[in-house]
Amino acid sequence: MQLYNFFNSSTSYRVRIALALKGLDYEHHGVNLRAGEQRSAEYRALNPAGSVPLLVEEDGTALGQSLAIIDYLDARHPEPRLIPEDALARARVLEIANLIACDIHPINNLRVLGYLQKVLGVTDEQKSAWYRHWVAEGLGAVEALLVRHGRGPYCFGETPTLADCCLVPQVANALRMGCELESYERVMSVYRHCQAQPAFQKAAPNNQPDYVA
Ligand SMILES: N[C@@H](CCC(=O)N[C@@H](CS)C(=O)NCC(=O)O)C(=O)O
Repeated sequence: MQLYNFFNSSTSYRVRIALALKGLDYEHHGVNLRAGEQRSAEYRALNPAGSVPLLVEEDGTALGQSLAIIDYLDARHPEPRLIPEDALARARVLEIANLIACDIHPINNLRVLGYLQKVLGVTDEQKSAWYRHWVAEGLGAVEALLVRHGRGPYCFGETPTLADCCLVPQVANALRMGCELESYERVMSVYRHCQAQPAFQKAAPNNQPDYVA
């Protein structure tokens, strides 16, 4: 298996966590988002979406979209399961994963922030305010849902799920952007617990071959 990804990309980080939790080896291909490599014709031939991550199987099968990739890995390599089988448990996990992947990440993505600055001419300060606003809206909802339905050291119990694969990279990204997150107590407690686990450490940005400080 090959994974096209970027050390600082939160969507790549989600998939790296899932691969590490399942103990699956892969070949790392760095796609430098800062240099715009995701937009090159060569990369778009592999992934028309021009984004990371992209998983490529031995037979050349290529799959984009982090949640689709994790769902695929979960079906092909079910141990440990990251998306529960029980209907409600599954829906709860997907509720958190989608909140992060659909409601927070897309509007704070690199190309969106770039459009705000380069096309609409917003200042650095306005761009940061936009980022912080959508993180606060989204993580506020994640916190409320975890207080209501979550339990255990992970989002939903004693073992990690897709919800944790999405939460950790989103929190890491927000901390890197200078957001104040301590008021999200349950979110931060899950984040800190995950950070202490070997699989999450292996997947962390600073442990990737393309990492640049
Ligand atoms: N919904 C996609 C989003 C993929 C995505 O946009 N990834 C970001 C990095 S976190 C990216 O490649 N951005 C490139 C850009 O905005 O130009 C997923 O979950 O995989």
